[in-house]
Amino acid sequence: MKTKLKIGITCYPTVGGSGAIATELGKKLAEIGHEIHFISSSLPFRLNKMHPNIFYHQVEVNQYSVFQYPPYDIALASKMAEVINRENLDLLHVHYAIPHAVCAILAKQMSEKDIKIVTTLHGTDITVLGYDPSLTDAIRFGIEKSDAVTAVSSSLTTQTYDVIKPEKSIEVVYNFIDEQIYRQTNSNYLREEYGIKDEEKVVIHVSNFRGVKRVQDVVKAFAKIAKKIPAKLLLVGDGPEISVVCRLVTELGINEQVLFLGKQDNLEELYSISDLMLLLSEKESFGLVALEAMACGVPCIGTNIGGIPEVISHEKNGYLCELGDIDIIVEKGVTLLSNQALHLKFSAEAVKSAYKNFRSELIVAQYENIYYKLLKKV
Ligand code: GMT
Repeated sequence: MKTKLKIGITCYPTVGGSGAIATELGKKLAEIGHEIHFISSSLPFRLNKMHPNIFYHQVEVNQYSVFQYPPYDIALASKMAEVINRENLDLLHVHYAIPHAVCAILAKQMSEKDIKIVTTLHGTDITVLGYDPSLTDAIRFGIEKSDAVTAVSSSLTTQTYDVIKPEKSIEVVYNFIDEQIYRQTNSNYLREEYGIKDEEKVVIHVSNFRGVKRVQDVVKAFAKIAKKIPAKLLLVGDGPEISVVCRLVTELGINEQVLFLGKQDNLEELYSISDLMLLLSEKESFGLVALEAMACGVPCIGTNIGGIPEVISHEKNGYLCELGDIDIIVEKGVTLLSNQALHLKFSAEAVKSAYKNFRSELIVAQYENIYYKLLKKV
């Protein structure tokens, strides 16, 4: 029988792929008997069911008027140290180099316990913050002083070496799907509820509507697709670009065809009524939404950027297009939506790839091996 570990997990608890993966990982590890302690500023959004092996420790940040900025990082490190000592943790698995890896290193020193630190890089700390010279040294420190570092794609590993130049070895551990959730379900009632006509195809985009997601490209491509094929666009999520996107939809005269759904749970139900996902980002270290859509049988068109080509196989289960190449994106979209046999083939291949290469059991075992190797336990 394997040794049961006591693992602290820190992530950004709000909506986002890194928080989703950290939480799903914690849930899966708890199911196989490990004791999991989430340490974060609020309850992680996917931590939606009770489990006797899962504990949650909230980081409280005091808002004293003397501080210009509330000291979140210090409060997190203190909470981590407290949990390490009280719960006798074996290791901390933190998601993002800054601030979380740096906080874990400080917590380890504060606790004076020889716990191990595993850091998973998800992207934004490298692809955006990594270019800020005021943060590069802190990111490199977080990476170097971790006991093990993983990245969610080969592309992110390469970029980390290019931008941050650490000496540490970085292991690729891909993101995964929860197969109990991300599968085709019968949610056809939603078509009627959203007023989607029988002959209409459904195109979906899910993101946090930051500039890097290029949601305007999604809308421009959809407008052209919809001229050739009756279709509706589901825009799921919210963020800084939402007003610009709303304006563009009006300018293009496609208000009737675009549904702004905002932040949503139960995405598998929306994927199950969708025929195509568009993920046209200019930065994307992995593209978890594409993988989750694929697991529900939705072929994706993605940009040939970052980790997206490690998730979507061009002309096998979707298409890769160059950033901003709207005409090609439209051509591929129309091809896929108008050819039922091709769509069925891509859809089946998408499910196959998601379940073969990114199933939870496979990826969770890779993390477990990293933990055991560090702790020299089995
Ligand atoms: O995409 C975002 O802006 C959110 C960000 C996050 O922190 O959740 O996502 C990053 O991590 C995800 C999980 O590993 C990846 O699937 C996303 O590709 C990555 N986002 C970027 O690289 C922009």
